[in-house]
Amino acid sequence: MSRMLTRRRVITTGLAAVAGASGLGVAARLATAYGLVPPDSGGIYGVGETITYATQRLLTANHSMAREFSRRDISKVAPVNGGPPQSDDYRRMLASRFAEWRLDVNGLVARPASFSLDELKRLPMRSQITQQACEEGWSFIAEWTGVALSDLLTVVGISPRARYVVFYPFDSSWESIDMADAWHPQTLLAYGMNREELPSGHGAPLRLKVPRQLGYKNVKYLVGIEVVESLKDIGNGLGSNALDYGYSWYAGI
Ligand SMILES: Nc1nc2c(c(=O)[nH]1)N[C@H]1C(S)=C(S)[C@@H](COP(=O)(O)O)O[C@H]1N2
Ligand SMILES: [Mo]
Repeated sequence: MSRMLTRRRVITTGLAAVAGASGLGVAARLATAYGLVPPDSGGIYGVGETITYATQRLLTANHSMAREFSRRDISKVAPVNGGPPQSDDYRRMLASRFAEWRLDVNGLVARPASFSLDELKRLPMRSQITQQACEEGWSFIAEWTGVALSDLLTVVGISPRARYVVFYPFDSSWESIDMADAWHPQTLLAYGMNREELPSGHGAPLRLKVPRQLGYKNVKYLVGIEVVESLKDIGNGLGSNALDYGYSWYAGI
């Protein structure tokens, strides 16, 4: 057993034991010591959120993978949740097949950049057949094609201070993920679905696929990505628009 694993085991066991025995506050302080506090830890569910997030991160520290399926598992019906944005901007871009659309990438990056869809398609292409599970209780399996977020982050160069990646869409459903998910090999910026262009309802021209988290983290209709050290000055300061609807920032499955 490697020293890393031993340490992780001690920490994980420690967190759960402390949470049970000496109160959640101590466990939360332990999580703080290891930098595993989610941005919404201040709310009413704060301590619970911290324990869930810290425990999952420690248990899955070696990039555990979401299950991948085969082509025959692809769902015949893929529901849409949150249809195409109603803004004139979006409609105009959809009509011109996103010729003028750009993905802005900035924040704590060495080379801020603005990518056209064609430029993104020239980066290494990845595909995965994964399940998307909505927090409302339904799911479907689809094949997603796009560029690994890690490849894009490598192109722009990330500061060592970076802790979160924020995703901005045409509509209000912005989200953020931590660097563990950002570098995860299955975290994809998808422009294709089931071997076709990404349909407008499913997030055209580009959406995030983060298969180890619930549906709402998979931001559709992207326009920008920002790399940050802290989320407190962005939107509600809690790292996710979903917090305004009672969901938590971390939605790992
Ligand atoms: N920009 C944006 N992204 C979004 C949403 C949305 O309304 N707007 N809905 C989310 C929710 S709740 C889910 S379950 C999935 C749904 O993706 P689908 O429409 O491809 O099934 O997208 C997520 N991403
Ligand atoms: Mo959802």
